[in-house]
Amino acid sequence: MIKTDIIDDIAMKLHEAESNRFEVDKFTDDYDELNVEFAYEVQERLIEIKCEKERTKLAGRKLGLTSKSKQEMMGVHEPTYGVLLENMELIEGEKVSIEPFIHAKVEPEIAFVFDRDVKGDAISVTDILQATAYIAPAMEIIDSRYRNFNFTLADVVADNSSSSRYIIGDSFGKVEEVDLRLMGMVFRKNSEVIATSAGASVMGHPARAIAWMANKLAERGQSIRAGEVVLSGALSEAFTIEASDHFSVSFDGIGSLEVQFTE
Ligand code: OOG
Ligand code: MG
Repeated sequence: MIKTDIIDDIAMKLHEAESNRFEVDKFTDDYDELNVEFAYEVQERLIEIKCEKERTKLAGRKLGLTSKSKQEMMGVHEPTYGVLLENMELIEGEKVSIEPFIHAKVEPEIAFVFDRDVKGDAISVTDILQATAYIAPAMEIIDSRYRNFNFTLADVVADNSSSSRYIIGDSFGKVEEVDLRLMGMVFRKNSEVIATSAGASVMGHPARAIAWMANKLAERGQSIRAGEVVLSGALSEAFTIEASDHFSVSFDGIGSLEVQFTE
């Protein structure tokens, strides 16, 4: 098979798995060509297909596997990034049905909302902070299309880093007003504390993860744009969602966010 056919084939299968809610086996089992570089090409094709078929467009980006707890949980020891589309956003206060998901999990995240473009290929933490309008508490619902969330780095990149939905809280903070490394986080499920963490769990500083992504995007001729949102990557492991679960995340200095799931 020629390269563009393989890219098309994998992207279509991933889209079909999401749309019809079934799991697929990881593609690195069948395609030796599928390295990380190739996988970002599949991801781009998958996003094209989603934008066309679901009539939606880019809203921002996300980091994945930026904390030790997530890397250890998934057995993948390098960060990834993916795309957030407008139709993935959920609104705080809305009950979230688990019906569209294959085997979704939820994660506590920090959302960065940009009011300036981030240009160039030597982006620093300071560049990210200067382009950030505000930060807000967020949750990401991930829903790998792979059987039992079993994947390699290249597989997860192709699958848009397991992206499914995201929710951004109404409360927010300014990056000048908090120490993003020391910013504490408490994650609760049905009122019980299930994880505690701090900003530094994300690559030492959450903005470092975003700078890493900005520099990777530059290699592919892409960038973060004003108006976009970027999720830092989870500050703890991810937790399986059951219908009727309630999750809340609280961050020191920027507020909290809750979500109620239903059948
Ligand atoms: C990959 C996506 C990880 C995060 O925040 O670390 C991610 C996965 O665990 O399925 O979104
Ligand atoms: Mg995440």
